[in-house]
Amino acid sequence: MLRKVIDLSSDWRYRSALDSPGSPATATSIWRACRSLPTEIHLDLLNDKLIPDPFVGKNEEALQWVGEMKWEYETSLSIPIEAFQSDARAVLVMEGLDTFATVTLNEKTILESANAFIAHRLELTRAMFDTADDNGFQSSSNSDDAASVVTGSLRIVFDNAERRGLEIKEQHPEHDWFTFGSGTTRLATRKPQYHYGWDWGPKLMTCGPWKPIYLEYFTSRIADVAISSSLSTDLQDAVVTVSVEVDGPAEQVAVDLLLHGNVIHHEVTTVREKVGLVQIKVAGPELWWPHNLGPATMYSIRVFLSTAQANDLLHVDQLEKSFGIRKIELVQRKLEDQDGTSFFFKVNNIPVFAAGSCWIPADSFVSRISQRRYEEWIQLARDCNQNMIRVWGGGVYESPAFYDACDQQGMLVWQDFMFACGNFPAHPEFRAQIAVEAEQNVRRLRHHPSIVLWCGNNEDYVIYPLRRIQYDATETSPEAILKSIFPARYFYEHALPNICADLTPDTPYWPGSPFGGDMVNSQLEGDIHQWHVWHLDMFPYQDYPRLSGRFVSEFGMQSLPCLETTMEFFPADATSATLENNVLENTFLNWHNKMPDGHDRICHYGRANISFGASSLAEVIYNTQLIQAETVATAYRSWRRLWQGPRKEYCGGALVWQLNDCWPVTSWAIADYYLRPKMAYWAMKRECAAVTGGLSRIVKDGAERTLEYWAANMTQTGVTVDITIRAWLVTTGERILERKLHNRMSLAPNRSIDLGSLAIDDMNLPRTQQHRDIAFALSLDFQDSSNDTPKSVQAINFHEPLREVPFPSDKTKVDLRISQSAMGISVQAKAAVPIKGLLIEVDGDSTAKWDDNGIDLMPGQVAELRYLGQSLRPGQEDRLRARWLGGYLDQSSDLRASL
Ligand code: BMA
Repeated sequence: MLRKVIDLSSDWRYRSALDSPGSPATATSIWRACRSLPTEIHLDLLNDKLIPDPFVGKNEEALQWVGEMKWEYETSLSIPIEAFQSDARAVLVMEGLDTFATVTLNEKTILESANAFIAHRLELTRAMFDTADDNGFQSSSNSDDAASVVTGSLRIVFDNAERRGLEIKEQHPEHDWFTFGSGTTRLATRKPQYHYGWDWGPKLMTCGPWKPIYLEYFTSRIADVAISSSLSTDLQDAVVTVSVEVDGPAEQVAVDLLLHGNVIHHEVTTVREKVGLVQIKVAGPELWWPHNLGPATMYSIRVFLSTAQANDLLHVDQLEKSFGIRKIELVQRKLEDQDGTSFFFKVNNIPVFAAGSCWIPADSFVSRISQRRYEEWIQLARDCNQNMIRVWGGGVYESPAFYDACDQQGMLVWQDFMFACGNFPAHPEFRAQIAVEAEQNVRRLRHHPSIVLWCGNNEDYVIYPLRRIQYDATETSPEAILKSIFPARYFYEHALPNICADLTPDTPYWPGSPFGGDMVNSQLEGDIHQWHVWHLDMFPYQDYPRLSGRFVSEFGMQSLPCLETTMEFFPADATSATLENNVLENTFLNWHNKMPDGHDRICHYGRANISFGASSLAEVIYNTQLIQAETVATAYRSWRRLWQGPRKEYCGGALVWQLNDCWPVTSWAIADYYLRPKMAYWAMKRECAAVTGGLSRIVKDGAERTLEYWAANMTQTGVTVDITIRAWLVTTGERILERKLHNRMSLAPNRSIDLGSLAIDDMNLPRTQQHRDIAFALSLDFQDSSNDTPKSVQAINFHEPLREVPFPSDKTKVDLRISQSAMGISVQAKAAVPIKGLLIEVDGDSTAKWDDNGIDLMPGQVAELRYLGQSLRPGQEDRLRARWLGGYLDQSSDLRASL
């Protein structure tokens, strides 16, 4: 018999359980049809209009009762009798239940589950269906009639996760329950930790069948397929090993290897001890590359399983899986001229500077994230010149669509195990849970070439240092660790690396993010979360150059989401009056910033750097996004500078906290919940382009004395550049300097190069206001090898903090024109004086997209911003709005002073 699958995604109903504590909405206690699976309770309630949108206003607060209730989901099963006949086996597959779930079949409990991250396979027997239930589901069967079915009632009851977590916690008073926030019961519960609320996320304790449920029946099946590929040193030959695990009697496995849809190899083997093993030599393999290095070529295999029947072979199961051929190394070795060790990735022998971001679940309700949305998020990151995404440990092991998108788009993935910001317990039941969870998820994801690192946890190693409590890191035996105050080291240093070594030996493992060095979060070894800016000491972001690390896996700055997104969460009856005076005191804006003193910190950085007005929503949004953009630009500019070639990889990567949001909120995200880029997004895109320049003012004895300058060439070939320095007076727009610094200078590949420094006093600049009124620009002119066209990139440098720059407030005029060419629609911008952070928007076009925005603009130059939306047409200049530091322009009403 060929394995058959019965889809169980429809015809479910739900209600609050009868023994659930009182609900404000008794309406929930009657059965209602639910959405198709996968689903979560809030989505069903929302669908039936039993709750308001949890993302709007302060609805979250009024919806806490949902998480306190017990919820039931029920469906009727109808299974062909052949599923139980002769040697067939029927298995109910539930890929994920969130979280404390009791599953009954015809009122008999068949599963008690307490881990949202694991899948269940439950064998069903004919005997389970032999009694009729009293819910109207008649269990009928007739074994004489092959067409008949057995029917039954399948019910899943989801319990209150917080209460259950509390019970577990109380059973373990010996453990030091401690977190950085969101309560401590979360530590006892294998549920997405961000459901408990985070400093960017609402507390929405949802539950439900959040992953697919189906029934399969078979005589034999393919239980798992492991694919690994090893490459020769010169990458010219690969051996692909396909190991097929079989469940049930089977004779033969046939494997097709496919490339670009064509079968390029066929191999047949005999199943021995439940495994069919095939090794395929691939000469001249097409490698999988991150998108900035080459094509992300995917191969796939098709596996066919057969059993012997009479003298024949009977095809019983088949499966297709895609994979990539690539080699990954995490390089930690001594550096030249500096202490410590490197931390960077090599892909197919090429060292890669990882420029990327941290990923949180893209919704509070993960089950509604479509494949398309995952693809759009990864595309957005890729368009921003990112090549790595870190799946953060407080969310979920993502769905296949996420990793498929990363595979296909050439995005490297740093994958945390799901532990974050807490001292997790390690009692025996918890250990048993983690063993299953880790094994299942590694097996599920290991064929994705995009995953280049498995990492034990997020920030669990910094708990004790931050509390100034010593744990004995030299005590490394499992027994000693389990008895210590930090027992979860057992997972990070023993259980998880062992599972990874066993199941995915070619992908590196790292105990935690951050980890490494004598003091975890060292600047000299391992990876670092750089939170001295924003959190901890609230250092200025201008300090980033001295705050680097060997690999910065978190850093960031909060800003408000885009205007249209903000408007989405204001309740319909909120009037504009609610926004008068200090916008940041607005009750809804406050609710949508989950860091208790978030707005204070925003104001701190705002006031330290610009004239931080907060009297209109648009102005606050612009100002906070500008500060975030400056922060992110400073980080990438200064840390990419430290990628200096072989043995000088002083910084091997930087991942901004964070790429995305799970609801509309003020956060560190560089694009908001609706995928609208904030200004930091474009800043990152510019700073992480293949070829960039850098400029920095060096202050000595209280005065700006020199300009250091450098260039980065992240391509794999040399680039020949002309380098010019220019300067303008900010007050008048007069150009006061233009000097060619290098003619046809060759930039070596894959590194940054310090080019020297210039004494400002030797530049013969007119008498200026201590250089505060000068804007410098370093331009690099070269031939773009990708399309053989001339290209120019510019690094612009203003005095900092920006509030000390004497930008003219009234005379500024920015001229905007719409033009159309074969490339599409563009907006051309010109200005008479140097402009900081020019952001162009289209009135009434909330879906506008741009290839660049939020730019700095120098007099005499024309910036061309490509419009990638649908609605703007030539001649519609009156729809353009622009905002820059200190100015605002509405083409229809002419220049207005900054609001
Ligand atoms: C980091 C993360 C998150 C948190 C973020 C912002 O360290 O690991 O826990 O949301 O900081 O505070």
